[in-house]
Amino acid sequence: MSIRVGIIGAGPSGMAQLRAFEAARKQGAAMPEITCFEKQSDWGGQWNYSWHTGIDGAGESAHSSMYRHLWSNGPKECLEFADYTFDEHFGRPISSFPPRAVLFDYISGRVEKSDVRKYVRFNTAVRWVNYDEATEVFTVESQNVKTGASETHVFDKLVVSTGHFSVPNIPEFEGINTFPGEIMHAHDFRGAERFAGKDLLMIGSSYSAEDIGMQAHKMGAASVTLSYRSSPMGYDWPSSTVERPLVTLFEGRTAQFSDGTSGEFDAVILCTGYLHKYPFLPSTMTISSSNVLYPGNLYKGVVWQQNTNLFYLGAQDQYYTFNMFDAQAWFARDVMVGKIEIPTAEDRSADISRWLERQNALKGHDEESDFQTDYVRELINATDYPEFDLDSVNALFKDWMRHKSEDILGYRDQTHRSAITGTMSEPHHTRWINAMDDSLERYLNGPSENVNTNAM
Ligand code: FAD
Ligand code: NA7
Repeated sequence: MSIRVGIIGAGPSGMAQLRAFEAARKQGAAMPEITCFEKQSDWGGQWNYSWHTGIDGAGESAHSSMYRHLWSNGPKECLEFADYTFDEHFGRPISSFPPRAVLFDYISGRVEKSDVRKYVRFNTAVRWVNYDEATEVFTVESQNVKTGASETHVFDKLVVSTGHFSVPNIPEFEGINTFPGEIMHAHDFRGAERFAGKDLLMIGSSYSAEDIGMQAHKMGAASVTLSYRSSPMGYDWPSSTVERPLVTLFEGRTAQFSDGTSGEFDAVILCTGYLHKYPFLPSTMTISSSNVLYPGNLYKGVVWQQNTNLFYLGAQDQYYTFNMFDAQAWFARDVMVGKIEIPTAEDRSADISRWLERQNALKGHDEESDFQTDYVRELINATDYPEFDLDSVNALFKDWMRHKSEDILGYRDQTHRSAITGTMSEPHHTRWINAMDDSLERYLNGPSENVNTNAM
């Protein structure tokens, strides 16, 4: 009997798992019985944009945290699939920092081509998972979110690929109940147009705070204040953007900061990150971690230590994204079919500890990028995923971080060379700060008509 594989979530990680099996099938391997559950009506995960916030049209929690005008925040050359290049998909060089719709087109193009859509049950949420130690099978309870019909499925192997940037981390701040303006988490941010002329307070000092802050600046916010808990980001911000230490108190519109300064604001956006949340899993199978490069308890960042039939994809904080999910999916596939032998629990534990020790000693973004590069390399070396020049991708991450330090509003106008095809990207027809129409059509066909007046 072929193995029965359940995949929960058809975002980029779940899609990678489907593609991994399809790649093996093309080389003559037997295809397992695969069922992929996706609670939304399409695949793409975060990249499947929806205007919904809070609860979606089916009464489920809205998954995507992306906003309408989001552009890639890292060079596309760092996330390129080794088995499906940008050149192959678009047929010509494109820019290095495409908007969301362009990346959605790229990731869905690859799986459409592989004919794996048939394995996905859309509009189907997984509600609960059980594992029977004696029979070594998972029982998965799913429910069609449109009809309410529920089903029970049995699997030998289970892949959890539901992402971990969807359930907001929402801290409390003294007096915040007295704030009269809008308060939202980054998860619910869909566009900054309504913040034109407004004074914005963002709490947090990572990707979301930086990116939503600069999006608000682009859309004409009067000022952006970024409040940090640990350390400022320290970019060379536009003159209307400042960084302040953490808010200590809200009194009406006024926020007090821990350095004794204060400011008046129209809106607050909590850019305070996300929680690992798997409400469909018993606690014995659930990751408990903050957003880190190597959550514990996962051998090679993929295989659950106490149950090697259970796999997580994409559970890491991410420099690498799509190609790392591929590396993980290829690795998980080969473990499932017995091509990669799993070492003893003791050896797995020692391997996890080695990575955790290295993670604990990391200092700064360059070392983090080195760390994740080595991690991806180890996975790729263990499988037949096409090799590519990871050192040059790592160098690209470092260039990207340097470009951000030099020009936070201009780094997306930089061009980079593909580590896979050697193709140099094209400069985009419109600078990011001036591009107001970031549809796929406008991106591919011609320059934007609108010119932004808030450029530095
Ligand atoms: P997700 O994309 O989150 O997909 C998970 C899927 O699981 C979803 O489709 C969801 O509907 C489904 N699901 C969840 N629960 C269930 C359930 N119970 N039953 C069935 N299905 C379920 N990466 C980049 O490379 N470049 C970027 O510019 C970039 N920008 C980002 C901006 C934001 C605001 C965020 C939040 C993330 C960004 N990322 C970016 C990282 C992004 O998370 C990854 O690119 C990628 O989407 C992760 O893929 P995933 O499949 O692991 O998770
Ligand atoms: P991150 O990268 O996990 O960052 C979360 C930020 O939130 C980080 O700066 C934290 O501060 C801050 N944080 C968390 N809790 C608090 C409290 N209680 N008070 C103040 N600040 C807090 O999440 P992002 O949303 O920025 O990025 C996630 C993904 O979305 C990423 O992949 C991007 O591509 C898009 P800390 O530095 O820990 O002190």
